[in-house]
Amino acid sequence: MTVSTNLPSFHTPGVEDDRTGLGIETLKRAFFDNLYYVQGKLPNRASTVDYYMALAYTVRDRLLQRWLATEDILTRPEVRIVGYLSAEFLMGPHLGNNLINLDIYAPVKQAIEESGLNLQELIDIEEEPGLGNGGLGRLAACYLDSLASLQIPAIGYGIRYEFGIFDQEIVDGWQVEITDKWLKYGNPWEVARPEEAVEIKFGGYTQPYTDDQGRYRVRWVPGSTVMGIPYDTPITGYNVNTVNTLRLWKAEAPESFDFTAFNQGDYWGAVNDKVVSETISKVLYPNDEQIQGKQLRLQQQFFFVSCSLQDVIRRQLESGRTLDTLHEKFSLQMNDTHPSVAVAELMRLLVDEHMLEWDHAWDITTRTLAYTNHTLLPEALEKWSVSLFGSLLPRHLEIIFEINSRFLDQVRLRYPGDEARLGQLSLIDEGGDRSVRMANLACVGSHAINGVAALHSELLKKTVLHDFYELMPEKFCNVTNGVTPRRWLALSNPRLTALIDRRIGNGWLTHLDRLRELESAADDAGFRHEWRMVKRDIKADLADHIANRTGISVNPDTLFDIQVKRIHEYKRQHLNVLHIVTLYHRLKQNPNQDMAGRTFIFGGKAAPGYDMAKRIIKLITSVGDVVNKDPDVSDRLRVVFLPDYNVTFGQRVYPAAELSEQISLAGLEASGTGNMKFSMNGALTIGTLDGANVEIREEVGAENFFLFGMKTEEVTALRSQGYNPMSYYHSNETLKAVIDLIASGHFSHGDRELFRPLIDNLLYHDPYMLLADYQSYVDCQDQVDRAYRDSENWVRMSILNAARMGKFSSDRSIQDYAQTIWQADAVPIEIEA
Ligand code: GPK
Repeated sequence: MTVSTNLPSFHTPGVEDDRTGLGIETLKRAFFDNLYYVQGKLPNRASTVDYYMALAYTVRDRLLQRWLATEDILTRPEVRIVGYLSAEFLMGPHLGNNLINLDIYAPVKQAIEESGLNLQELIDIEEEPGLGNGGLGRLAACYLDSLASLQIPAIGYGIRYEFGIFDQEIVDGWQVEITDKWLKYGNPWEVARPEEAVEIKFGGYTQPYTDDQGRYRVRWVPGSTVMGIPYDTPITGYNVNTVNTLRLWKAEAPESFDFTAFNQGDYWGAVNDKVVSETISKVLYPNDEQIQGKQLRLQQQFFFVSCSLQDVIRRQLESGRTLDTLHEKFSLQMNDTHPSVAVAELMRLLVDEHMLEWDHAWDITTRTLAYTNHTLLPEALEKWSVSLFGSLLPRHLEIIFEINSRFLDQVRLRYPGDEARLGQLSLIDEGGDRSVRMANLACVGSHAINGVAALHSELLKKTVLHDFYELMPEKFCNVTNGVTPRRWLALSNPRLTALIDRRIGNGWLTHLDRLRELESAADDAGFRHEWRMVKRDIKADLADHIANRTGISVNPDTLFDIQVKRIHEYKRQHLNVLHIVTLYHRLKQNPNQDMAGRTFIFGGKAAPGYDMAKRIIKLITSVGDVVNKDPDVSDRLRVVFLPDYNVTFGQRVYPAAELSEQISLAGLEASGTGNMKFSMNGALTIGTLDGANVEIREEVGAENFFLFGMKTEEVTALRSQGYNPMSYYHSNETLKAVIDLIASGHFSHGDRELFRPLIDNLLYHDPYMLLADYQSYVDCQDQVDRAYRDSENWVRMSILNAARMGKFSSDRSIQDYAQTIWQADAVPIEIEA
């Protein structure tokens, strides 16, 4: 189905105007026009931010016609829409990405340069919207890019946090959190739509009543209400007319909030209500894969879910359809359990507000919703205490009880007398303080349940969702994650992109499998030389950046060994440190040791309340302080912790990497997506058989991947036989020396207490089994060292890695979702001139 729109474009065909024209002179005029009329500045008074804003508006003007055309086709009853419900969207800066997707990078660059300015400087000044923690939020952003690029009508629904993920500073080697004021200069990419605001209820009580047809009904009398105001951001597809919408909700007080209070003279109380309402969308919870169980978090979840579902229902009705066919027009994907209260809210809207029968509403709900699980970590499985849930959402608790009672009746029929199984499957955890299990709610209320990599999806079926899998195997599937090559290659690595273009032509950015055509180039010495030179240049750029940001000088001719991701014990950044200390120890013992120089680069944020993760950062910076200053080793070893790792910085780091550290304990990293970004940019991976590493290795070939560590089954076996980390410490001389060196205070000015919590945890518990994997890791790193010194072969492997990454384009992931879960098709849009 191709649809045409003939919306007025307010521009005369054949005549370049300031809002749409792409001629260099037109672009310049438009840019200065926006600077003057929107930003209110003359060039002689304008700051870099002013110029950035003027350029952002100039680019926005050039996508508006397509954006409105896409909005317009959503109203057609036959057009199916994907709604992606996510508490996080880690979008990264928009300007550069939109220049790429609109294919106007070159003319804009020329226009800006002819205006005496530097395009990169304007791109670099954008404050990135950090509305997510890490992998899960960034995945949502890559998926929006692919949905638009594949011309699938879609809306991303989330929260417009006023403060996103905190900015990280490193003070005396420790992480310090700074508020992220990303909206401080205004946001040129968003458009507020207050006319589409919705009302959200909280608290209060429920009341049964009989309707005029004598049917039993329930009415929810809320204790308070807030308004949800939508803010829309255009999501451009690559070289297509589709421009989808990211709709983020801001919480505000209802307009009438102040009347009673004002009349009673309670001005402060009235204004305070407004403040309280607005807290809901104030700040992103900065915990990754760790629940906090705070009331405000549940309020945030319900807030954006209810706003989004009301928006979906309005669109359904406005398209001329009834709610009976909601599932035919909409497919709603729940990004983890954060939006899973949608199951109960959609039931409430259909049954209580739109008067559908329960069974009918349940059929629509389960056909509309689908659930993606992103982790097996028990501490990330969301649960809400029944009392908290009931006080905030009394009607939803009743609905969940009703869903549960009907569900458990079916389970009893299927497994008579199996009380243990019933207890596992129940939506309510009856142990101790009773709680609502959000993953169970999501499973029961969805028609599809997927994990994010093949191994993860298998483990889900075997472990955390085993009972659900036995009961409803047909719901389970896998969709391996992917990343967008537009941002992670074209935008972040223009030099490599140009080199690839020269070799295989263009078109591969939307058909990433075509990178296979580079395989033959791996055997071409000339091409290898060019590849190496590109990498070398980018490493030099990163080295400059590191010197500017940290004062540490690093040698671009050393092996750039990089681990960037959230700091978490299961990701084992401290295993990487044990290797660094091993090399340090070796070099101190034998200064003439033959080895390639290495620069270890780390980046990542720790949850503010996660002491162990913060101490890992302090360990990295402390080891760095000693190593970088020691003349015996610092010609071959450097250790850098780069503060404030975010999307913007990722764009610098992936292209410069040669070795990608993906070293989680097998079975714990659901997928990983950084692993894909590294490989696409020609880094080799050292990794365990975990998450998508398994599939990356399959694609690039075992000979082009550095594998180490226990497999999932070995981890399980070792754990069940009783894991004793101390035995590894006592039987491995080097490991003992390395741990003793850290414990002795060598890296902490003699302080033996600083790292004791980390060391004791490793020696006495080691839940992530670093000590068991240590030797295998060090041996594998020695193999890396030898391989790196055969530089021709290294470059060959690097090219082959990039060439074989086609599978990990998020376009492939979205096609999988579209075919197996959403039944969504491309709707190419033709715009009449
Ligand atoms: C998983 F459960 C969660 C979470 O709360 N936050 C988060 O970033 C990540 N994730 C996984 O840890 C990664 O393995 C995975 O690639 C990513 O989600 C996207 O699926």
